[in-house]
Amino acid sequence: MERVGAGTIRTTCPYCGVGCGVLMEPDGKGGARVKGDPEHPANYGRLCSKGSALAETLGLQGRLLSPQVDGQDTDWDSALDLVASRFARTVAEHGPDSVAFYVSGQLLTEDYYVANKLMKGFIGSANIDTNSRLCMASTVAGHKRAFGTDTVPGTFEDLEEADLIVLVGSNLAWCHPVLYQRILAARKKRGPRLVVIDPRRTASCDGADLHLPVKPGSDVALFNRLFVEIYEGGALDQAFLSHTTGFDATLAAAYADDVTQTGLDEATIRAFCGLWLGTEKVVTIFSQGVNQSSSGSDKVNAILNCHLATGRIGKPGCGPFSVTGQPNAMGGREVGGLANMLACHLDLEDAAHRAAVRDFWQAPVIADQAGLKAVDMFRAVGDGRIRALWIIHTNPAVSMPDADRVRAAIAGCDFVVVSDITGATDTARLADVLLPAAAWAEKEGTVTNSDRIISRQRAVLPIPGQARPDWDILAEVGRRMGWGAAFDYANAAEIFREYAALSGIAGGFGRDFDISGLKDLSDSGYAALQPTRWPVTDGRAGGRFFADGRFFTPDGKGRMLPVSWKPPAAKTGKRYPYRLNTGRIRDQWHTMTRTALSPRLSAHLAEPFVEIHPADALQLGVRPADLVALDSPAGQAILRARITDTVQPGELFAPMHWTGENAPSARIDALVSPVTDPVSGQPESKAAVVAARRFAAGWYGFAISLQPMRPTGDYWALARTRAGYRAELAGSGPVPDWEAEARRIFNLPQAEVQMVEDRGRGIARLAFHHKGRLLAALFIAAEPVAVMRDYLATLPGEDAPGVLSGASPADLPDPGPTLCSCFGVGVNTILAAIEGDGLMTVEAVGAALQAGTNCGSCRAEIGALIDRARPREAAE
Ligand SMILES: Nc1nc2c(c(=O)[nH]1)N[C@H]1C(S)=C(S)[C@@H](COP(=O)(O)OP(=O)(O)OC[C@H]3O[C@@H](n4cnc5c(=O)[nH]c(N)nc54)[C@H](O)[C@@H]3O)O[C@H]1N2
Ligand SMILES: Nc1nc2c(c(=O)[nH]1)N[C@H]1C(S)=C(S)[C@@H](COP(=O)(O)OP(=O)(O)OC[C@H]3O[C@@H](n4cnc5c(=O)[nH]c(N)nc54)[C@H](O)[C@@H]3O)O[C@H]1N2
Ligand code: SF4
Ligand SMILES: [Mo]
Repeated sequence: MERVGAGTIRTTCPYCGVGCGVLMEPDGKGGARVKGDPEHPANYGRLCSKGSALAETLGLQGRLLSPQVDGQDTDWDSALDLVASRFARTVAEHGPDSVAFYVSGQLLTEDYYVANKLMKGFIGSANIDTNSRLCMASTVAGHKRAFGTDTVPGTFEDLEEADLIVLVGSNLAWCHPVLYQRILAARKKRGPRLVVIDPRRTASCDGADLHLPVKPGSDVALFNRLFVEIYEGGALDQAFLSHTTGFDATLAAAYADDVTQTGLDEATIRAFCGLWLGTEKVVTIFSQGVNQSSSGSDKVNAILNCHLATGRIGKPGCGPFSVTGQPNAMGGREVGGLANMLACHLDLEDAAHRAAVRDFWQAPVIADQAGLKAVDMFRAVGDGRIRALWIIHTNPAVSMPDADRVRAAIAGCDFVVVSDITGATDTARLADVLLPAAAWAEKEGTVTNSDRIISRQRAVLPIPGQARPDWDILAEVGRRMGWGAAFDYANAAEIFREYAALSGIAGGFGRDFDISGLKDLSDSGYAALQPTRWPVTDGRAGGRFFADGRFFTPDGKGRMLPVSWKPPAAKTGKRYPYRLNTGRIRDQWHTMTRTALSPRLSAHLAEPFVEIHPADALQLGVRPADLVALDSPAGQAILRARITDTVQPGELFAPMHWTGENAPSARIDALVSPVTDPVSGQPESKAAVVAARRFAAGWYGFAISLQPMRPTGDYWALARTRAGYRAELAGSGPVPDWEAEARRIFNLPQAEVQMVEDRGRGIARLAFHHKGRLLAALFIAAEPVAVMRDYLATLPGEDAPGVLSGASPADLPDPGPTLCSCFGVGVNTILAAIEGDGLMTVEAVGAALQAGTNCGSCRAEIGALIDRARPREAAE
């Protein structure tokens, strides 16, 4: 184990693909102190708000600690025998394609490797797909079309050496905050330009030189115009073009395309093209606004075309850069976790590749055709073609498009195994067998981040209860299915060595992914492994790809690909007039099973919402804090309205995070139709169509409590606080007895109640106390409840006689929603410093309030508050 000083262990953040190094110092009581690793090349000591709050997510509350069959605790032998025998029997009766694994880009490489080996080499089906299908598949397809392999050409250093950084469909400030901080630091030092291409004005736009609010799905038309400008403006790199094919057809397609589809004015388009042509060192970062589209692969190739035509690839400060989402999204692609890949970037369609992998594994069979991609896989689960399904480290009942149908498909499947760290997820609740996995801080393995750096995750805490590492559970099932020798691993290091050795065979086929230099790593070498960028061979260590003009296509040339703009698959119209965009917020991770445990992360945005333009809100009669009901061809949702001109008229934005566990009406993927990119199979998660109306609730509520509660109503949303829990509620049906209802919500049948009620005005306020301490309180009104939420949320457990006033004592101003999660500084406090004390720089606010001085994730938002204050000042 790699220790840094007494008791401190180096590991890697389990969230995004930046892959920040983390120093953990266990406190001996199940917790740990967390700091950024100053020596890790991804973050050099920085952590974002999520990384900084990791210590708050280590507790055992809610952890699954024992295997369960049909909801009853059992021992491992019974659970594993059942899994192995049901899979074996299903394969024997219905063939290998009647079973499937659905896995995750958050699995460690070693877990992933074993899952892939078991399914493709031993069960003999390629029905293993991953949530990376919802995430990176279009980039994989685009890379393979252009480069012949799925290669990210550049490194994070390129972001610091570039003179122009273009973010396409990436809200880097919130989703890869440490990278964004690195760019901001470079901007301060050297002044590279920053351009954002996104239908929304996001936190990443604060401080950017140019924002292009493209129409959803229109990126191809914009990059085709750029391609034409590159040609006409003399920016082609003739020498590099000799290493490529497809130029003429690509140019013809680019000329034929229609840039007006972007909805941008000509001046903005010219400004963008001018910057791009006039700057040699350009990095184009792209993410889900590109990938999650029915033309996602074409979007990727439209971007790659421009970099290939100018030779701006693989050189310092230049290149297309797909940032990965999950901590091991990249590792999963390397391992072959997708249904259409083999292992180590080898091709499933290539008989020689298949034979080599089969020999290496000494496998009885090898899958010889692509398996079902995620959306098709769950269709097959729904119609009974797949009869046994194992879901590992992902929550598809929430995160898949058409989530209600996916939930029903899982519920109806003959045999469902779920491996998770908690049983309290929408998916885990549907399992026949629930297997307790060790969590990230408890297990050993590796992950690969966005720029190909392999880092160790290390066990820092003991594994609780009966939990086991994912690779270990998979290997046990492999052994129990009769393949003892192939799955007889003693530890993660042994799996890693096998994987590194296999990559050497891939290297022999001329593949890019080759880490055979690590195949003889000893256990102690693995324990001490430093962050290492691949490839790692006798001849090569890390570096960039393609500047030498050598690609992995059959003719060795880079391919430019003619592409044309296509609109999103679902069309807006009379029935569904709004375009619904979905994505992430700064302080929550996906389906919230970990980040929602942290009170400070839950304070940033405590409730699911839909962003709606003021003009649309006016037309719909939606006022601030109203609820909005959305319905789409796939399903319904009810969300809180946030009226803002950061979205365009006709476009809505809602976060993807809330679930049946904490806000059942806000499962956003219930609204998203399962339309996919024809090449990559990636769903179009960002362009649903919906109808919207004001949700006319009969009553609205706000609740606080010391203990977990079970809110009721058509709409509710539950969040952690330092003092316990808070919830928003609303309902249309009448509630005859608020006291009885509140006792049910808080599970307080006996506690002493204090209550004021005005039935005529629909007002009720109730507080429950025990021995002078507040246990819970509920505030009901006929309108959205106007109380000081952030103040009230601090009261459970306190002596709070005045709680029913809903306001803080006069000498205690309401801090407002938390903006800086590290130091818990609220919006109102920051506004007072800006407007009252005239602090007009982020630094000055930081010096006065500490806000923004730790992880920096909120600096863009503080900057935006200052910018908003500025014009008013100027006008005075
Ligand atoms: N805080 C936080 N960070 C995360 C995650 C998280 O859950 N929370 N998840 C991680 C994961 S797995 C991933 S994949 C990444 C995702 O990181 P991002 O891709 O940056 O995040 P998203 O919010 O999904 O989408 C990015 C942007 O795409 C825009 N967009 C929508 N449609 C279009 C379009 O047609 N064209 C263009 N140009 N833009 C469009 C959206 O408005 C949105 O701002 O984040 C990672 N980091
Ligand atoms: N509408 C819409 N939908 C989207 C997206 C979007 O932008 N919009 N984005 C898509 C993208 S890019 C992604 S990556 C997906 C993410 O979606 P999911 O993968 O479904 O989301 P997570 O919440 O990360 O699920 C991880 C699960 O693994 C569990 N877990 C945590 N640690 C471990 C462990 O060590 N072992 C095991 N076995 N389990 C563990 C967690 O408790 C949780 O239940 O969502 C996709 N869905
Ligand atoms: S940027 Fe934040 S979430 Fe991503 S790896 Fe670093 S600390 Fe973790
Ligand atoms: Mo993702």
